[in-house]
Parts: sequence; structure tokens; C-alpha cells
Amino acid sequence: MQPKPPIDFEERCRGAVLGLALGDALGAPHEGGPIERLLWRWIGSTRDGRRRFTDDTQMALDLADSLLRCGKVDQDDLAKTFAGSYRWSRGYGPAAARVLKRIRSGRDWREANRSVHRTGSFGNGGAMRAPIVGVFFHAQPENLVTAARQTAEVTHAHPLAMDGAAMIAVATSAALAGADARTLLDRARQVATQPEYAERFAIAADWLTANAPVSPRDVRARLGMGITALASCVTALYLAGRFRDQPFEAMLAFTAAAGGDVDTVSAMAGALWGAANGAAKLPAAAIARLEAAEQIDAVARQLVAAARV
Ligand code: AR6
Ligand code: MG
Repeated sequence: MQPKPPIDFEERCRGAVLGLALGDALGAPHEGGPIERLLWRWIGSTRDGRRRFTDDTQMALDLADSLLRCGKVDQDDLAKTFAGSYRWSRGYGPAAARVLKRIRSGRDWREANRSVHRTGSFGNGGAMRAPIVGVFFHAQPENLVTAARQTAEVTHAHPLAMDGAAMIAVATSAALAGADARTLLDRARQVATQPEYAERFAIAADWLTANAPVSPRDVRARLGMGITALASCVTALYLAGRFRDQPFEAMLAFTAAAGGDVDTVSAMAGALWGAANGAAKLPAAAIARLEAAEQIDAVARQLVAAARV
């Protein structure tokens, strides 16, 4: 067999950012129950017929924007940036929506982020944007985990949510460096502080090692397809590993068949898959139909330039 040509760093970073947005936009029509799916049929396309992205990509773009402007994690700037972009039609989580509206009306994020749930949100909203941290801080491994936690904390202060962000950020960074599926999972496992994650990591590791033909239903039952970080982050890590050498579309079809929070699991898995395989391997026709694909790609290129500093 011919050895595979190495994938260039920029190509992988663009793959991570575009993979996130594509997973989000292609997963969105399959998310949630019948009401959410019906609503997305109404608002899921732009006027020029492209597939709209949801809050996952919006927050990822906001995070990139803030990091590029500030050159570091500035939580005050981040809170302002997230809140300024909030639109109900992007499908934000209910608690996240309330937190962002409160920040926009002038409340300090340090208080707003614990004003809906006292312990802070344990939704997957902090993790879904964390691939951006993995790209931006790729050359600063000593700062990566703290940075990921800080970017989550602004809206998702619960330790499970901050763990999810750290896990997805280090896994993205590992994928950019060409790590294999088990290494990616192990890196993520090492940064999880909450014991609740342990069982899911063990299951995912067993399945990846055995190359087990697990069904979408079993993935949902054992790893989760939920809106919490706990019920989605290990799932994304597992799927990105399992489908690493298969087409992006095959991974997305599997995620859609599993149901639940399809767009966010697909966004996280899509970013990891893109970081491993590079942007050129993403389906070109789908990128051409993605809302703001050109701007998203431009942001990815700016992140690459910043990450190399
Ligand atoms: N206690 C009880 N329930 C909670 C808690 C808590 N501490 N934290 C979260 N929940 P949210 P997200 C429940 O709203 O994480 C969108 O489609 C609560 O029901 O912060 O930003 C995104 O794209 C809360 O509403 O949202 C994601 O796919 C829910 O978890 C998804 O929603 C989600 O937390 C989650 O986004
Ligand atoms: Mg979502």
C-alpha cells in the first residue's frame, strides 16, 4: 500500500473549523423531536438556498473573533461577543439563551452564568465551540486546558461542562498533530476531572479497541446523544475515532440515525474528523452549500496564522 501523503497543518486547521460548521449545519435538520425538526424546515435555509448553521458555529465564530482580537482568552470580551451575536433563530439552549440575554442587558457574566442554574450550566455549549481553542492554542499546550475551561466558564460554569470543553480542545489539538483514535480519547480522558465521565471513556475505549460494530441505538444508550456535556462529548470522541478512515458523510449518517442532539455531536465529531483528515477531504458540494462557508474558511486561516506565532 502507498503511504498516505502527510496533511499540512493549515489543511487540518481548516478541516477542524469547516468540519465543525458542516457537522452543525448538516446535523441540524435531524436534531431533537418533531417540533424542532419542523421548525428547522422553515428556518434552516438562507435566502440563497444555503444550509444555515446553528448556535454551535455562531459561538465558535464568536470565540475565534474574540481570541483573534485579544490574542488571548479575555472572558469579559468573550461574554460581550457571545451576547452580541445571540439570535433566537440559531437554536441556543434554553439556559444559554437566558444567560446571554442577561449579559446583553448589562449583567456581569460572573453572576449571569450562575443565574439560571446555581451550579452553572452542564450543557454541551462550552464543548461545542472548544475545537477553536484546540486550534488557537495548538502551539501552547501548557495553556490549552486552562484556556478551554475559561472559554466555557463564561456561559457554562459547571465542572462537567468545563471538562467537556477541555476534553474536546485537547482532542482537537491531538488530532491536528496526527494522533490516532485511541490517543485522542486518552488525551481527553486525562483532562476530565469529574468521575462521571469514567464509565463512558471505558466503554468508548473498549469499542474502539475491538473495532466493534456498535449500532447507533447502542451508542445513544451507552455514550449518549444528549444536550449535556456528559451525554455528548465522549460520543463525539468515539465517533470521530471510529469514522476517522471513512467518509465524513458516513459519520454524519450514523449520528443522524442515533438521533438526539445530532447537530452538536456532529459539530464536535466533525471538527475532530476534519482536524484528522484535513479540509480537502470534507464533501466539497456540502461546503459549497454551507452558509457563510467563505467567511468560516477565512476565520480558519486567520486562526492558523495566529496559532503558529
Ligand atoms: N441543572 C439542571 N439542568 C441543567 C443544568 C443544571 N446545572 N445545566 C444545564 N441543564 P444550556 P447549551 C439542562 O441551555 O449547553 C442547543 O441546541 C437545562 O435543561 O446551557 O448551550 C445547543 O446547540 C438546559 O437548558 O444549552 C446544544 O446542542 C440544558 O441542560 C444544546 O442546545 C442545556 O444547557 C445545549 O446547548
Ligand atoms: Mg446544537
